[in-house]
Amino acid sequence: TNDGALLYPQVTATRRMQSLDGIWRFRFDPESEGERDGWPETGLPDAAQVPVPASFNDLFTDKASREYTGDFWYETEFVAPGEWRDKDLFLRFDAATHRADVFVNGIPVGSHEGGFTPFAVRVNDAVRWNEANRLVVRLNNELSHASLPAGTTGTLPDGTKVSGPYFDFFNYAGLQRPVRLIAVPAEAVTGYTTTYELHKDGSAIVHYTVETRGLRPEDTLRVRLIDEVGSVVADAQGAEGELAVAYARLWDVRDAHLYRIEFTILDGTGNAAAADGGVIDEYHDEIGIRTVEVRDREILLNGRPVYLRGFGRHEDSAINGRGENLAVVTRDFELMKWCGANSFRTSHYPYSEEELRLADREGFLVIDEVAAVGFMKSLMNFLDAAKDDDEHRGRGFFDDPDVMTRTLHVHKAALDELFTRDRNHPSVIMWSLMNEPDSASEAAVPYFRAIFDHARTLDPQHRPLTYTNLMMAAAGRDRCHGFADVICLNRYYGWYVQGGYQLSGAKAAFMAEMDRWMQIEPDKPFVFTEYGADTAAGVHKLPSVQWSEEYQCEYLKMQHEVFDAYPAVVGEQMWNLCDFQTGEGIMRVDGNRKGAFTRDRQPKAAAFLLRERWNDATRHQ
Ligand code: GCB
Repeated sequence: TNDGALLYPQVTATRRMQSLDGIWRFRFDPESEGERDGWPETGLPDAAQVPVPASFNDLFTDKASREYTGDFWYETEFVAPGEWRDKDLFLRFDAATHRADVFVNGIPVGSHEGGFTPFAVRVNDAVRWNEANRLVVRLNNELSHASLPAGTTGTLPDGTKVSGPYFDFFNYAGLQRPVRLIAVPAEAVTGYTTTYELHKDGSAIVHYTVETRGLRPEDTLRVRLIDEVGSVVADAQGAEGELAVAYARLWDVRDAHLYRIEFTILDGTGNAAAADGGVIDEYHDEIGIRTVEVRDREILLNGRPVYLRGFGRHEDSAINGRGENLAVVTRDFELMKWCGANSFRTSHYPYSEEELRLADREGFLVIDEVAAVGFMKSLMNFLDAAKDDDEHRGRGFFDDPDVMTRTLHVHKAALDELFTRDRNHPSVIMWSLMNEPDSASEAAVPYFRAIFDHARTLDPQHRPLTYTNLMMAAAGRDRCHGFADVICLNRYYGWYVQGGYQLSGAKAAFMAEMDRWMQIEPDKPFVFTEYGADTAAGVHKLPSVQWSEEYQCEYLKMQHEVFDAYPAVVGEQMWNLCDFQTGEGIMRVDGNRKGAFTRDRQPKAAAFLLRERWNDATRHQ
């Protein structure tokens, strides 16, 4: 059981944790023979030394390592502190990409599928207290139609496996986020949810439910809400209840107010005189009081319409790859703030918990996306996106019989994990269930129905659900938009279609499509979750040509003119905040260059254009 260890880790009166980050041993296992050869018991032979967290790919200097596909192993040692003996001891992996099997002292203790959400394995039965324990993890980064993200795994003539991603980012893998040893009491808080009710007089009700395990009937579950200056503003008891806040300071866009919500299990057997004050478990978190709603053609935050300004992004930086890099995360927030952005999408996978906590604190609006990307049989869907003829449509992804079974199963599990992890973040205002699936194919419809039906059961706050639509499934072709609460479009008129000198034609085609959408979906808001043009920083051209900084600016201006012509458009998230790494190929020059900033986070001319538009107070509220 994972119970109690999936909450964001923290040390409290009753909980303990120890970071296992640092240098681990590492090795590839192309023949998948490590388990047979006893590596879980004996450790990894001839191991390299690598940092955790990090992607392994950009650490080495040989190509076979960078592109490696298959099984690979990590190993470290940890001491299980004897003082924690009476608690449940877990290993928590914030992200092991894309799947992992964990062994402690040679004993298999758990497995996990999905590279971007945390999992925890209980290890009490496998550890030796106060002694060194061997922790060995087998990871695997192969892609298939049942992996999130999706793709294929092929072989070179010599038998070497190669990844064939159906997506436009490098298939980074490894222990990419922190690993921790966590001790949680046997009787514990394991999760919670909240919903909010705002009243005209400025008061609010926080409805809460608390999930626990081992809670004895005689014990008390106390819930308290504490404001930013430390005053208790409301309290309640029991697993379900209401916290009434007389003067609620709302969480708002770029104006975040957070409350600390504190859960305490108190001993009801008269043990309150004990040294720990009778506290059996204690956990706290930060929440924001706010509501999110889609009404008519608007997204309402606290009842007021918001306009999303911001970016599609990636967790991506030099050398770390997708390994969590908190300095880069911080810099990205500073860049977004400098531009006047108020939102981003976690394209194309759940971002780290630290990242979302920052978004909570900074008042950013987040479209939280699961790693369901590549649901189209295409190694270059960005290219096929331009071809919306019958020949290129319906590339068979949803026709694959495995998709309605295996993929659906993995996808639902990924949604369960994402919603459980992120449901309490005030910053999360919408869930994206897929990026650019082949939503023009008839076979996509039952799949969408199953996924949206499932997701509708997962969020007590009923935040809007969406997916991002690609150009190949333009207005009139897409068969799945009916499932979405907000229509999110990724559009590249003026880049993949009618680029450069043809920009005026691109604009006409773009508006023709928008006119069509306005008829097809007369009642829903629209958000542009992608629009962008590849640009090599430092290339200047008068007159502009594609790839120059001048062209990126002209392209963006044209897009903005179209957005401004349709009141139903309530958001624009430019693709991408920064240049990022992709697989090699003739379409990408050392990665995707659509960034407003370079990969080392310096501005192109486009960044100044966005800054001007997004700081223009006369445009939006
Ligand atoms: C898209 C994809 C994104 C690509 C982008 C591009 O539609 O969602 O992952 O990077 O286009 O630049 O082609």
